[in-house]
Amino acid sequence: MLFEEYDPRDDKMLQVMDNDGRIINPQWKPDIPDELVLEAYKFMNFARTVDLMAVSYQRQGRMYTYPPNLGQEAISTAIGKLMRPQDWLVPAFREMSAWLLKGARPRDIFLYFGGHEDGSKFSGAPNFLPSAVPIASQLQHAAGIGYAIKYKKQDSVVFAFSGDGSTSEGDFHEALNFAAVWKAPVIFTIQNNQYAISVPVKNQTASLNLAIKSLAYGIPGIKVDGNDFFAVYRASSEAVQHTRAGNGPVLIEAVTFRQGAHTTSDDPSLYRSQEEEKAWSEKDPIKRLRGYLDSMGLWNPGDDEPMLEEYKNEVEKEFAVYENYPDYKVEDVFQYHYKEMPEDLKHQQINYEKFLNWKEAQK
Ligand SMILES: Cc1ncc(C[n+]2csc(CCOP(=O)(O)OP(=O)(O)O)c2C)c(N)n1
Ligand SMILES: [Mg+2]
Repeated sequence: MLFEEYDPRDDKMLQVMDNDGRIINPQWKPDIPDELVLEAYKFMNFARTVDLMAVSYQRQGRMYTYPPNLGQEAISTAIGKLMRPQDWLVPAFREMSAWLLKGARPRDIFLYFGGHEDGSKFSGAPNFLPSAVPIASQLQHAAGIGYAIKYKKQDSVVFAFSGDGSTSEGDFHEALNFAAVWKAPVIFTIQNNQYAISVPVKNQTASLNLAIKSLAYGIPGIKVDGNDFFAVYRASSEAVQHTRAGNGPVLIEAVTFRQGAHTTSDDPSLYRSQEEEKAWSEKDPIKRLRGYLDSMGLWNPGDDEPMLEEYKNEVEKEFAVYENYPDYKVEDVFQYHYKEMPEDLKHQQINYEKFLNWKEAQK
């Protein structure tokens, strides 16, 4: 049994391939067809293209603050591939591959980070909560949805994401405790990307690792190499089996590294070294999966360039949809908080409209 063999108390980390994509732990390699591995490789490249271009658009002043995913693609790609339409995705804000695999389009991502509410609509993608910026708040929603699924005897699993920093929030504890007590079908994945903005994970917790927190809630936990597609896929599949059998939640700590900045407003050179960045670039998840494909003769090296070119064109088209999208109505910002708008909010709306008129007059 995977969860027994990788007991978090031993601080072992599930790894299936090494940094060059060589299979070092065949026993735990998931039994999936080559076709799926190829799809995952291509998809990780697509997600990375969207991500890199989003950073670039933000730098050009064409989109607002954006949290880069660079280096974390294996986690949400593996989990996204496991998600069925009836399953729920409860995101934080740095698991874009899962968003896309759930049915979001790049335009939704651009709209969201361009400040447009329609970016959270995800038309055509069911059971999908919007991005949650208040750290760990989404985990409460995940626990509640899991409880409802169990109560209604539905066949769904909730996939909830959060970061290493989220584990210090009260919401994290409450959500895991509640879900565990009620055996709610929730898979909590912590993307341990080593930092919560500038706070390194060693200052986040005195625990041996993050997976060990599962012990306090009486649920299985596992630490996996989050840059190893196979390891994340295997651990998540076992977690799905466990939870679908009615045994309640699982906590997965996926160890990774945020190669980019926390957001486009951050400068990581102020709190981490180039050596650290270099060491992690050796473990890049796309490079590793590519190493595996090469060794199996499954990928033609010449195919990367045309593939990336095609993805770039696709993303450009999606960005054009976002840039030509109709503006939202100013009332939308104010209207939906209360049944009847209180006086102070009415004043805010009037003042804001005055400000917008003034801005327009400056042009
Ligand atoms: C409740 C709350 N406190 C503080 C913040 C400010 N904040 C935004 S992101 C972040 C760090 C989150 O770190 P982590 O959970 O590791 O996720 P990561 O950003 O690394 O993906 C903080 C403190 C917030 N958004 N919400
Ligand atoms: Mg983090």
